[in-house]
Amino acid sequence: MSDKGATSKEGHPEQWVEERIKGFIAGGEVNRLGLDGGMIYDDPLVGFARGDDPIFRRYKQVIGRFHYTPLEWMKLALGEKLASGLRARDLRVIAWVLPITETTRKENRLEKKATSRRWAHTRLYGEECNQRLRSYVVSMLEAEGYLALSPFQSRFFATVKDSRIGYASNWSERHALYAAGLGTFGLSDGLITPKGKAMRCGSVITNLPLKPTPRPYRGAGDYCLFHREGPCMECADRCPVGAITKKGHDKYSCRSFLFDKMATHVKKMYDIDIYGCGLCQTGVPCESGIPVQEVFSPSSFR
Ligand code: B12
Ligand code: SF4
Ligand code: SF4
Repeated sequence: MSDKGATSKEGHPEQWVEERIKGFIAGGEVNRLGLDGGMIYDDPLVGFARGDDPIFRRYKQVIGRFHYTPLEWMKLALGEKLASGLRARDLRVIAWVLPITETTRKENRLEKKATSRRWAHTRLYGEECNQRLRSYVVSMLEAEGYLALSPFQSRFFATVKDSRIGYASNWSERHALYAAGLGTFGLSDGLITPKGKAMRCGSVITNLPLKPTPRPYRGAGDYCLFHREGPCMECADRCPVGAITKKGHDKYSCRSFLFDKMATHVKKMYDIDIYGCGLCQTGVPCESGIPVQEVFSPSSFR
């Protein structure tokens, strides 16, 4: 990839990282669907969090003690000896949102019972693109002499079935995005970002000094209409297995639908080996942006 136009990492490291991530997605052949050559993702959003942000310690309560802080990840990856001088305050988390294109969202929006072809292809090839982006960000930082690690690609990454929180991992990328000012959680569990909930995301830990992105929210559910004002629940209406209720998201019925039903459906209909669904992420007010309450809708005047 060309360095042309890249902002100096010494003077403006935030812009340098952002431009590189955006350039990778805009120019990369890897961001194309084999189906028709269409783009998988639109222009990404990028944010940064400090390694010593107290939110990462709070995740030990919110998620579980098994969820590692950025410093714990670096110590695991480098070994206690190599990481002995490293402090949490030296670390940063780089996080990005990869918004799914309108063409794919529109196709999935029309579905009521199962995932669409483009959504399934996005789950498979879009995650391949996301993996390549994680590797790209790590190698571009290492090439400049910085430490860099993608927890999701680490051999220490694991998903657990926790008795309290259900399925979870020891590095939740959505929580990395929340810390980096990129979005808040919806009733469906999906992270709602300024570019909506129909997205995939990624994150890398580094010691490149980057200014943290402000979090323009106070609570974990601020962008969700249900959490904010009470009504909505359109994601619940979209879920073919009733996995979303006023109490939130039932990961067990969601997961068994994805793994048992959708994996078979996708293989039979689209001939690829992947599961997918995302019906709760399309055809909803938070699909492509932060939803606004329509205060002046006709019903308010009755
Ligand atoms: C395990 C997993 C699953 C499991 C469990 C999902 C879950 N809710 O955790 C299953 C198999 C069900 C699943 C399904 C899907 N997944 Co999935 N999955 C993951 C994975 C690997 C780990 C998730 C994790 O660690 N969760 C941790 C738990 C604790 O999170 P949680 O329960 O949602 O968190 C709640 C609490 O923390 C709570 N909370 C309570 N108090 C507080 C206080 C504070 C301060 C905060 C911040 C939060 C908070 O808020 C959250 C929401 O309720 C991630 C990749 C990754 N490494 O992050 C992808 C990931 C979450 N999946 C993703 C996607 C796209 C999907 C599917 C749409 C499948 C598809 N592609 O078609 C569905 C959607 C399900 C849904 N409604 O969200 C995306 C999310 C995109 C988005 N917009 O949110 C991710 C991030 C993958 C990626 N890299 O893009 N997934
Ligand atoms: S559809 Fe409505 S209730 Fe569901 S996450 Fe989006 S804003 Fe919240
Ligand atoms: S991904 Fe599908 S099954 Fe899971 S909660 Fe969303 S709509 Fe329901």
